[in-house]
Amino acid sequence: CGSSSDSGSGGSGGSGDITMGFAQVGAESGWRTANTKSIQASAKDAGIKLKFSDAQQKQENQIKAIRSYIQQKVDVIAFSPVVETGWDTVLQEAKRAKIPVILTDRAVDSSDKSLYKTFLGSDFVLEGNKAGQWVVDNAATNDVNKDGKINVVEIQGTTGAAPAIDRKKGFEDKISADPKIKVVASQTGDFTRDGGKKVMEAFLKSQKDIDVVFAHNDDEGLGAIEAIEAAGLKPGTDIKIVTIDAVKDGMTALSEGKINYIVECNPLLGPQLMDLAKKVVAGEDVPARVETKEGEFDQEQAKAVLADRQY
Ligand code: GZL
Ligand code: ZN
Repeated sequence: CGSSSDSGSGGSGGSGDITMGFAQVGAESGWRTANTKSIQASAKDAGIKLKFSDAQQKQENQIKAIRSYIQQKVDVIAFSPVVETGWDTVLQEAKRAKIPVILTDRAVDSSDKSLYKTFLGSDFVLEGNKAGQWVVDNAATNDVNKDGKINVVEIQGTTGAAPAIDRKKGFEDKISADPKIKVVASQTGDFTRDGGKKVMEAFLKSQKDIDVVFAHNDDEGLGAIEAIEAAGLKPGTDIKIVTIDAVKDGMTALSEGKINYIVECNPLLGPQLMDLAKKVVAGEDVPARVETKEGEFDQEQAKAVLADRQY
């Protein structure tokens, strides 16, 4: 089951000292590691006692962690739901226990908006739009073998996860503008490097003409690079690659020309999360939706910013 660690003593807050229970997805990617670091560092800076659990990408472990936080009567619960569905029961338990819940990073499909106070995270459809728009804008150079078709293979994120569902939708919305661009194969790589490598190996066997890889995160893209190089092809040249996250390893590959474009997904949610937690515990109103700001990078831009990247 997931590991859990306590920083500082337990017990619910008296004046000022707040205890937060955070149920993290796992440690599946560079993005997740940066996200965890931001949450842990920000809790310390904010004087918030953090109980933290890693669910190893299993929903039942996240639900167990949330139930344990309810038992421990924490002041506030925050989590990033690994998948969109299946949360209503445990969120109703938190509501009955009068413990406010903050959603971070990924969303849930609950129609009952009273089950959480706010959702802090990116607009994943917009991220998919940006990736799709890049394929459309660079159609000429993306048709590597000049056959008038741009065949895209898609390495999806975790099945059922909001970022996977929404990035796919956003991407398809944009590429529909150009009938030459087609997603000829699409499979989940579970947001991991190993998953991306295995899926790309399969695509290289089953698809005769791949022009572009759309990977839902950098880690899958980095796995795809390994498979492409093992097949004797040059990633970024023989097959173009567009990914989402913009973590250090992804931006390094982008600056080396092995990836062609990266849409940023900002993992540094810690500071905003702790501000929201203080307001929620104090009973103050908070916006239902807090969207993170994030950009996009081509190879030149990656070279310019690589040294200063925080994650
Ligand atoms: C997106 C986040 C995704 C990242 C992946 O906000 O949920 O999960 O894009 C991570 O790298 O695994
Ligand atoms: Zn082609």
